Amino acid sequence: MSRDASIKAFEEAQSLIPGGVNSPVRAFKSVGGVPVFITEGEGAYLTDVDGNKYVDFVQSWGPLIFGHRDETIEKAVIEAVKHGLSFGAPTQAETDLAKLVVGFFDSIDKVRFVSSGTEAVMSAIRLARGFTGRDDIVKFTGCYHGHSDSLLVEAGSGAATFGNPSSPGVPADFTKHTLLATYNDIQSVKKCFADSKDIACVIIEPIAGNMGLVPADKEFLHELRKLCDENGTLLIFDEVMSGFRATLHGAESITGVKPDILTLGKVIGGGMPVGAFGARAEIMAMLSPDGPVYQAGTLSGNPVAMAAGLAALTKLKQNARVIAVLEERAKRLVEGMRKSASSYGITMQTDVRGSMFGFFFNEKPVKNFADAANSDAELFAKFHSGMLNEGYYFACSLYETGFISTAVTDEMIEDTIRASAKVFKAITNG
Ligand code: KE4
Repeated sequence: MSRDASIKAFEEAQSLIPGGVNSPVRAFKSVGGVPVFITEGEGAYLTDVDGNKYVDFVQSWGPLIFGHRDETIEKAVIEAVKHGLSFGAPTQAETDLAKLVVGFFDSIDKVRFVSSGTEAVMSAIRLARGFTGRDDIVKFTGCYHGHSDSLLVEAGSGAATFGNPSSPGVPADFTKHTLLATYNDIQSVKKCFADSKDIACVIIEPIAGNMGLVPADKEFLHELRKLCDENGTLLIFDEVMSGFRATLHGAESITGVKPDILTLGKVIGGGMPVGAFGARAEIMAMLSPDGPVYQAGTLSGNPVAMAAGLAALTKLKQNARVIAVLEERAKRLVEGMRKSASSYGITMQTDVRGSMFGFFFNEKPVKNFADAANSDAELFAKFHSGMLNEGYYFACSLYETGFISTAVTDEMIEDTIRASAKVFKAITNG
């Protein structure tokens, strides 16, 4: 498989854009080789500048649950564009999408749209601090909540990939209010509450996807909820990635634990830039212009992005079984790859939540970031490159999650499993 055109494109990009990419994890740094430059997506496939086609298991890091160029979403965007790109004024589309989003979750009465997950989480943290009058926050090592200063502490995703989970450029004064706990370890959270009586919120990915896929234990979340209630602290579920990917009604619908604030992104924009944060009315009443907590955005609620989000979520609402169908396919994929690996003496830990799947080359189950970091990164890199050469596009970091879209057929799943056996054979000279 030639990638000469990608190599050339990457060289030029690097002369003008730091690392040649506009988001670090895309640089393929942890898996080696050159990132493939994409010319188009169609259904389950990506095509690169060399004309190579790949089955896409990244789907723009989650948004494209219906695959590339979904007809319904594309039609809605084209129709919206005919009426203008942006007004900086309220539109009915924003209200319509807000109604749809709120309707999916018991935990929220109101929602505010922004243009990225980072903005959603940054705003949610400020809202929690404003509502409680407290300054400290608790996050979990390995969880990634976007790149706002307070949260770039032991973060996952690209930050973990590059080994700078606590980024330079963030003043200690900013992060001194950020306390760290260990995922799935309630004692570590209790220690935070012993160390600080000023905790505004605990933020967690209830289904973590940024240290690889590591769902929180149900009982852990229940204990977390209890601790927050005992201390007057707000619980924030960051479901920017897992929202509408693991389930249509949030982690709350499968764990029975309701957050005070919920953040969303990715799928709710259908591939266009949309983030959102929501909460019960008394918390959202603190938000400007109703309340004193300021938050704003030029392109927040952009009508074209709203049209894409409305099309995507309406389609999900009309096809409620879609997550269950995608979960079956995801389970078949990871079980098939696990068996392929095992036949070549390789142990693969796998997990699935709805249309999200994860795997680690690790002898032990992965329950937190330290476990994830103990996985065989070298073997992951070889697997990623091998599968890429077979025409399968997996996330280019072991600290990411894979996704199944409705465009990925059963046949593609079987082909991927066969390709994985070929790759494991080559890796082990089996
Ligand atoms: P964005 O600002 O990238 O839209 O969202 C930040 C964010 C917040 N919360 C969670 C749980 C997230 O997963 C993300 C972003 N996810 C990464 C992928 N792991 C985005 C990919 C990238 O950084 O390029």
